[in-house]
Amino acid sequence: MTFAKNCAGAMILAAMCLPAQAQFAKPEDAIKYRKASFTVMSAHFSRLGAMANGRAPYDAKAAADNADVVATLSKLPWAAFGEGTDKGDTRAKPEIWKEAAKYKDAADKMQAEIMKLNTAAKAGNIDALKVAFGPAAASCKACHDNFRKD
Ligand code: ASC
Repeated sequence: MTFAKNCAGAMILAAMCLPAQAQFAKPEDAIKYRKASFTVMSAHFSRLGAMANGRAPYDAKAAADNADVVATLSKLPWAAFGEGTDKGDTRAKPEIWKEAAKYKDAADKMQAEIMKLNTAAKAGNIDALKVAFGPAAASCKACHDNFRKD
């Protein structure tokens, strides 16, 4: 089957075959989108952190719900780093595009840690959450240190 035929089957498949950039009308829309997804992810990740670090009472249901949101959000920003989105209202460093494979590894590592955190949050005990939270936070920080200005 040709690439074109693969894409022709269903709307959803066609959308997946489009370059990521085509999902956004303008580079600034992509920048807004990825920042918004990181912002919402951070809000829910922080609620897990508050429980893991004893700043908020442990609540198994809240932990599971917050971890689900984080897991979903962790998949979203990456498609919004397309061509032309390196300039504008962004703290993204040029290394994201210059060292794309390294950036992808860091993004994949973060998503893997977030999946472990989600599993841990479903275990229903604070100790599992504590064990998984640290490496997940470290995977956020690693990317900020290497790929985000300030
Ligand atoms: C957060 C948040 C991040 C990470 C990071 C961990 O709560 O918003 O970006 O944790 O600070 O070091």
